[in-house]
Amino acid sequence: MPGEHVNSDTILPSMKELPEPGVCTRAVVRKEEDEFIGFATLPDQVHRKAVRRGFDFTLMVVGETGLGKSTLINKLVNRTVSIEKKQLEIEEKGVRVKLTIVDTPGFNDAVNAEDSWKALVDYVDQQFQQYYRDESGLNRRNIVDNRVHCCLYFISPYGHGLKPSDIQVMKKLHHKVNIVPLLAKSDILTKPEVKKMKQRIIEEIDNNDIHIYEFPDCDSDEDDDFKQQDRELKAAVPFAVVGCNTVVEAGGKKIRGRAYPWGIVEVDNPSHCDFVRLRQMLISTHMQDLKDVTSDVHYENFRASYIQESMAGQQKERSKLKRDSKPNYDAIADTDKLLEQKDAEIQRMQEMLAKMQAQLGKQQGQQVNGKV
Ligand SMILES: Nc1nc2c(ncn2[C@@H]2O[C@H](COP(=O)(O)OP(=O)(O)OP(=O)(O)O)[C@@H](O)[C@H]2O)c(=O)[nH]1
Ligand SMILES: [Mg+2]
Repeated sequence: MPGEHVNSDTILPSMKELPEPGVCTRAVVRKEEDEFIGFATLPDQVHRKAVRRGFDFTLMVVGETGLGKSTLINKLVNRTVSIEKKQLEIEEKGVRVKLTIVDTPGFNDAVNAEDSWKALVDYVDQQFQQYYRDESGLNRRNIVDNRVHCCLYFISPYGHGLKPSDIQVMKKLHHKVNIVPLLAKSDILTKPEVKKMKQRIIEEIDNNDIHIYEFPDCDSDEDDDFKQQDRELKAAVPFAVVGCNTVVEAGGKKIRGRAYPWGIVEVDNPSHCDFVRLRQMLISTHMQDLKDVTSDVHYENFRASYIQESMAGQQKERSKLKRDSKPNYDAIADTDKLLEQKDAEIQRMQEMLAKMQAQLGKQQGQQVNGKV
């Protein structure tokens, strides 16, 4: 439901990790003070403008039923039956982000994978179409960007890697949206099992030629900590996640996690699962890149084929028009024949009329002669 408040602690506990204003601006060539022209403030200007406009970001969760999609995005219902949209606005240090989370009903390997991918593909396409219409309309300044920027794809921890339905659904989506694969409910697996499962999933993704979101390389002039963090992030894919809506107490501290007889699996503990890495990636480090790839690659693909399809449609209409409007010789021949028949009939009637008149004239002449 638009505008509904979602507990941002789950997917977005804080926007603290967002870079400080101006952090991303690096001076590459330093000019002397007396040579100062003024364009050095350009990044700040761009930054201010972007901040004023705010950011639209749409996240979609997809996967088999019961893998914890709704739980991860903090939705307290048992089953999702239709595609549902939740929106929340977050503001931190004057930076506004309008986050839309699209929760989708899970599918089942045997039953409804096909129906599901159709509904998902339709949803993504509809957002592209809407954007295309808005972009071609008069009020292009205030377009709301509802395009899906990232699809969190949940993979079951119970199987041995990808299921046929996963391959099918991912292949239908991968050219339309940035897929970030997740290993769902990773608390049911041991550490070595998680490692094995991750390797297997990545191998299967490669073997099946599935294109997931590719993390950009980090700049060579970044500091070592950042480079290390980037390496860890890439190595963590598919992110092993644990979802829960409960807060448990441990040692006097309130912790978001799942309590088991042997201990607590902490959602926000990076040594227990990759949830924090995922959140950091989505919110603080890769949000803009996900938006850029959506806009420059996926939307451009859509736009090109959409224009081509509409042109092909128009061409078809025109050739249909040509076929329809060319002279129909058979029909003309039929009409000519009909006209000839009518003429002959009129001719016959006129002859009959003349005969009758002649006969009438004759009779009248005889009567006149008789009287006389
Ligand atoms: N062990 C474990 N259970 C989880 C986890 N996340 C969710 N669950 C449980 O799994 C069940 C299903 O969770 P949902 O969030 O409704 O799953 P879903 O993917 O939204 O399901 P559909 O809407 O049917 O597609 C619930 O009982 C959750 O409490 C997790 O990380 N680990
Ligand atoms: Mg659900």
